[in-house]
Amino acid sequence: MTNSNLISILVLLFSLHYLTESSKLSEAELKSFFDNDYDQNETYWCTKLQEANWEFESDLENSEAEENLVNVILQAAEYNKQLWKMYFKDVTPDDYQDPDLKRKVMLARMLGKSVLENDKLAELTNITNTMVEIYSTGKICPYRKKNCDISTEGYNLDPDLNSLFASSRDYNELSYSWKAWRDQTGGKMRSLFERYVNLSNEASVLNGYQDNSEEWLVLFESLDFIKQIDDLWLQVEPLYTELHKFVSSKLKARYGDDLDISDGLLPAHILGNMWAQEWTNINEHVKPFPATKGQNITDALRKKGYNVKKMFETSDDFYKSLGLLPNDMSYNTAQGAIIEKPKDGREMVCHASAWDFCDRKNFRIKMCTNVNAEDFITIHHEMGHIQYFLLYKDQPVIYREGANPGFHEAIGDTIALSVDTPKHLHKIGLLDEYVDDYQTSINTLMSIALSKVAFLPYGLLLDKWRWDVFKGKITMNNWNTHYWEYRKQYQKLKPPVERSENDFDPGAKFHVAGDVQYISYFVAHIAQFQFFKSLCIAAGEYDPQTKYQPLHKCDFYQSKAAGEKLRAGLSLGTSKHWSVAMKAITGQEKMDAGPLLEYFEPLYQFLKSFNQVYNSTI
Ligand code: X8Z
Ligand code: ZN
Repeated sequence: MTNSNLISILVLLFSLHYLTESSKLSEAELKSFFDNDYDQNETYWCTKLQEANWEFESDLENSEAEENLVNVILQAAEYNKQLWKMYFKDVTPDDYQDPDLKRKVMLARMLGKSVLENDKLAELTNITNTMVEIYSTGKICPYRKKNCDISTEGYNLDPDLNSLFASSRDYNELSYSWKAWRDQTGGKMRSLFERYVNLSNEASVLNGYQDNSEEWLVLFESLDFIKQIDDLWLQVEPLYTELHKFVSSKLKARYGDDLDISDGLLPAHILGNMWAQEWTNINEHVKPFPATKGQNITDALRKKGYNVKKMFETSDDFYKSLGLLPNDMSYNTAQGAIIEKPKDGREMVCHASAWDFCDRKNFRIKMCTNVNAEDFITIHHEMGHIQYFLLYKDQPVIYREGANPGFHEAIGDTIALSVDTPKHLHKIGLLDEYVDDYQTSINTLMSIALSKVAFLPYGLLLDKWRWDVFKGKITMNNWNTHYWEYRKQYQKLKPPVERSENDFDPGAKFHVAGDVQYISYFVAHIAQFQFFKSLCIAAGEYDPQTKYQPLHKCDFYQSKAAGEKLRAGLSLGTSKHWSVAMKAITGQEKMDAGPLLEYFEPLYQFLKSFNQVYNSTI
């Protein structure tokens, strides 16, 4: 037994001894409990869980690390269950007067998966770990060598298939690779996923919910949350429709007879991304004004001698320029961060993530970074998580979360919207020439729309599908069909090859395999434009009355006033309802697609007239 195992068992025994019988604490007692024992014990378990998870995810073939993770999860669950029985089983927020205490009781009562009996919790953990392993270690033979030795010649997702989808324009190579990846990942998870759904639902029912989807949505603290996001989609759908039409016409011109779009649907494999969730990589082929000079940022990064570390430092500089906190520990490999794929062939979860070890000092990024424009933006995304961790680190541990999960996903993206302007790229030497004319503007907006607008229906549908699964609205023999119904309805996409119920295409996406809810990214893609607009106004880079300079040209680099806005909202953590944080950052309480539409307005007008003319000529 390792030292840390021994310590954790001692802490557990101490905790169990201490928690002997149920008691309803008075207002003062509960307050003191939250401030002291609760905070210390939760911090302890939070750190232990993060450490164990990190060890597992950064070395997937280390069975000791996997075993340890299961043990720590079981021990933490045991502690949580005892705590719940002792202090929270018989109380509700209404039993207390102080609004802060009410909120803490509401949050502390959430037991999550810990509610399950040990054997079921261990089974569920093992299932999720196995799905993550299948996803993260999946390999396929290359198109031109279908009978390869997979261990030496196989393509992995990161970087092989990601770069293949970004750069190949070979219709058949892409459709072969698209299918092969799904065969090797999702297709191998069907029955695991079935058990995962049942066990997750079982836990949620024990926690008093109808099913797991209901439990997921509690974190958004809005009774009409689904209506809110459906309304947001209706607001942005016309913009997506025009973008889809435009991209379809450009791709038709490129692929000719290979591409049949007579049904109004695009095949999902030619959009520059394995999941067709964002289309930036086909930018060169759909540029509205192809003759206008632009610069490829990937080339610029390489030409200017950027390495991975320099990309992180550049992002860190941006945050610091706003008067926000230095992020350097998060990408310091001497302090444990992993920012490049290990060269020793070790298998790990490469999907980028940011980690808070709950000790107020240890924050890390884990990412298999490559020197390219996409990863440069992802770095800013991950640094946004770290900045959030840092800004709420002095809150009690129970409040160290995003105002809602969508906020966490929106921060780095807000920063990246400013970084990704030609004006800023020019400032930091990644763009030689900054031409401020109409054609360049539309080209730039298109490139951002391929990432942000194209993402919206995907961000919405993935969890619509999972909610239906958890609710039992669809049964297992309809899972894949239903998924493609949603892909068709929202994204106007179709599979490039025939699908059946032997396939399980949702499982070929990290967040499905890894039990990570996804609607937060949809929320983030709306909210980041609200945050962006507000930071631009604070920086004096945008005037909503005169609109003298359009919103998409704003760069709030070095604006301490913009930094202050973010700080005010983010340092709250989840201590208040998210509408309070929203108000602190934007001045208004609700989610609103208005700023996104305002940002893309010039592009929307361009697309509408282009599509009208195009339609009348075919
Ligand atoms: O998963 C992520 C981040 C980590 S939180 C890299 N994203 C979503 C995805 O990759 O599917 C960022 C955008 C959407
Ligand atoms: Zn994220």
